[in-house]
Amino acid sequence: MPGVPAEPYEFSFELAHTALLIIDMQRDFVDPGGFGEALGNDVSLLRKAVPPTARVLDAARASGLLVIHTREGHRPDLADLPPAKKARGRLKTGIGDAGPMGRILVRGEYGHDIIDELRPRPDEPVVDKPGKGAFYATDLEAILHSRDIRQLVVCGVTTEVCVNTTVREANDRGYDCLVLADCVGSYFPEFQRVALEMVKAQGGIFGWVGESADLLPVLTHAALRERAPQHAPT
Ligand code: C5J
Repeated sequence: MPGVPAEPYEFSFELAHTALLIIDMQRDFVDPGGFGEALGNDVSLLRKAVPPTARVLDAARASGLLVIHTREGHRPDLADLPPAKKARGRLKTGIGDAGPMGRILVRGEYGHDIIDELRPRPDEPVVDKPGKGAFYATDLEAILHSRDIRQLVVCGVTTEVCVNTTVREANDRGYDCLVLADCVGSYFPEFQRVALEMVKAQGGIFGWVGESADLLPVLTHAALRERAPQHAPT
């Protein structure tokens, strides 16, 4: 089994049973001029994760890994938006309202969609989720089950909210998660640090934390090995 240097120890994975999960790389969170920036956040802290995630995405595609993208958002009629979520933050302009890139976190709107650099291919499932966790009220578990996926390489935003919630949900369902520290981002540097600490604490209580530069060569090598003709023992 290929292994990636990680904390708290090496992350071993099987290519055929591993998926890349890219969480909520949506314009409204990541792009300048979106909802995240309108709230006063420095989106450059999230944008840092885009180039390494694009490299991991390329390598995953070349290696034949299942790639799954998620988007946080709601039905245009907001029927799946809990009143508590709508009210939270007492924002003047919040979920469902007209924002700088269309209605905020509403499916079908420009700001809700995934950034151009990481645009999903037609054969890559996009999971629309109404909550922070990607398993809540979605078909993610059915997709993983039907492809016999047991391990997840996780990228996306934000580290302490949707990434952390999803990794915890995945962990409880029996998935091993490798979170790539340079491929996840937070508007708050302290939260980025602590959220990654939490994943790998206590012997990897929620999973593993690694770096894309350590995963990339392992992924490429594993894919080459799998494709190499097998010689029967003489
Ligand atoms: C995500 C959020 N994707 N911070 N959402 O983390 O509200």
